[in-house]
Amino acid sequence: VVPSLVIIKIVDVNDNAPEIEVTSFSSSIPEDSRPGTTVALISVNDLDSGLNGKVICGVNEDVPFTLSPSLQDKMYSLVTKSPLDREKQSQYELTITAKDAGQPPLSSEKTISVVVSDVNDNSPEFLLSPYTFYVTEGNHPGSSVFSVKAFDRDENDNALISYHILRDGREENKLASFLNINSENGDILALKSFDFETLKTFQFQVVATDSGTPSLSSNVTLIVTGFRFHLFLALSVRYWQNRLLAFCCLYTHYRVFNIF
Ligand SMILES: [Ca+2]
Ligand SMILES: [Ca+2]
Ligand SMILES: [Ca+2]
Ligand SMILES: [Ca+2]
Repeated sequence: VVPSLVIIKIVDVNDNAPEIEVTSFSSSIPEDSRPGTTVALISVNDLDSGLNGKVICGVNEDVPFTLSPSLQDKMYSLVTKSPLDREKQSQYELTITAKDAGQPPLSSEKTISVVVSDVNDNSPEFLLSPYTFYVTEGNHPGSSVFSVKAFDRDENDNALISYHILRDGREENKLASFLNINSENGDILALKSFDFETLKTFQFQVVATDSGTPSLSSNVTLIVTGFRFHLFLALSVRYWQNRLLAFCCLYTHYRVFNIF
């Protein structure tokens, strides 16, 4: 009896879904990363053969990230495809999907979370520019006379603001020599009483600087107009007189035309 050789060919069926593995992953990426920066390396594996094991990978469309095939087979790099801005969006949920070409196809997905870390890319911004203040004589020396405020869209030290008065020796800034600023809150203190005998208006500049590395700063102009106290009263009286006069005119006008 001649032994017969029986060859049994087992036909593959698509009974394995692709497996996604995140092999190297930085969960945080600086907002100034150039497009094309690698965030993670992804490997996909499918135990089936032929089309049943041929895998197509992708990531959701609504994110500034894309998968680019790497030199190694079945490996992909997850890279940024456009500039990031932490001040617009500071975190992304990325869904990586892998689908084989079997009939019917099988697929799997994996979600990873990427945090966009802050870079000092915003200067402090003052709430007003310029600031206009009206003051009267008779302020108490050392007390706060007015205040400025700036905000910064970055976070932590990149948004931590300190204030100082610009003292560059220019004539118009010299007039602010008796003013001091609280570097933390922007309150401006007068070290002596205002004297508007001769001077009615002066201006100076305040600088807001953040604590980033390197730091960014912005300037604002403060225009201060002073009144002697009796002049202030006189102007107020004139203001209310004008208001009363305007009201009377309007009232007469209505009476003449029988509106009431
Ligand atoms: Ca498969
Ligand atoms: Ca930004
Ligand atoms: Ca920033
Ligand atoms: Ca900043």
